[in-house]
Order: sequence, then C-alpha cells, then structure tokens
Amino acid sequence: MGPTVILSLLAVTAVTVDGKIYTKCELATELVSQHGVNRNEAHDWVCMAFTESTLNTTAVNINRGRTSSDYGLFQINSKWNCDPGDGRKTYNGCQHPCSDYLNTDIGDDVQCIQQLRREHGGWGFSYGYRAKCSSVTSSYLNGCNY
Ligand SMILES: [Ca+2]
Repeated sequence: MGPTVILSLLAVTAVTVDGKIYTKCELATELVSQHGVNRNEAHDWVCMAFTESTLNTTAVNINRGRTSSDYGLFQINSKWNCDPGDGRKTYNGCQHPCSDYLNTDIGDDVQCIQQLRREHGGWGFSYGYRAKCSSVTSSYLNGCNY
C-alpha cells in the first residue's frame, strides 16, 4: 500500500508540473532565436530572469502581505499583470491566467515582458533587474553561443 501511494503521487507530480530550469546560455539562445529578443539585449533578459527566478519556469513567490504573487521565469505579478484565478484583485495587464507563466512555452511570458518594457520605458518595473542587472553587459553571457 505504501509504495503504491508514493508511486502515484510521483506520477501526478510529473504530469502536472510541466516546467523547466534553463541555463543562462540556453535561455539566451531561445530568446534570440525563437522569441524575437534583440541579441544586444539578451544579457538584460537573462540577468533579469536569473535574478527573479533562478531561471525556473515554475517559480512562484508570494509577496509580503499576501495580496499578490509572482509567477514564472520573469516573476510576472498577479496584481498587475496576470490573473491568479483565486479571486484576488487583478488588473491583468497582460491578459493571461498566471498559470500560463509557469509552463515551458515562454513565448507568452516574453510578450508580457515586452509589453511591460514598452509601458514602463525600460526595466524599471523589475526589482530584480534594478537591484542586480542595471550595469550588466554582454560579458554576462560570455561563453554562450547565441
Ligand atoms: Ca508560458
């Protein structure tokens, strides 16, 4: 009975958590080759994602006061930019359920971030970027072929 229960729990986890942990080089390559990110800005994107989520698409962090959570590779915020689907108030600026920002298809995540960069005129919306990435250069991705 015990082993059977453990096996079925593992199976459920494997099916429901469709996520991915990128390496810096892998993310840079995918952003540039598949999602239209400017090669000259790839280091900004990868640094931001690394700082926000350590490159884990399934990262979810609950913010202080529990009024919102941040989702996925770029930690998209449930109060402003996606719908958590649990009744908490949201402006849902990027018009997606937050769960869309936890899967392995990062195209919609990139589109949301592109929108936020346009709206904010840069990366100022990201605490992680402001704290750790504002002075990074392409040397951040030294050794990557992207
Ligand atoms: Ca996604």
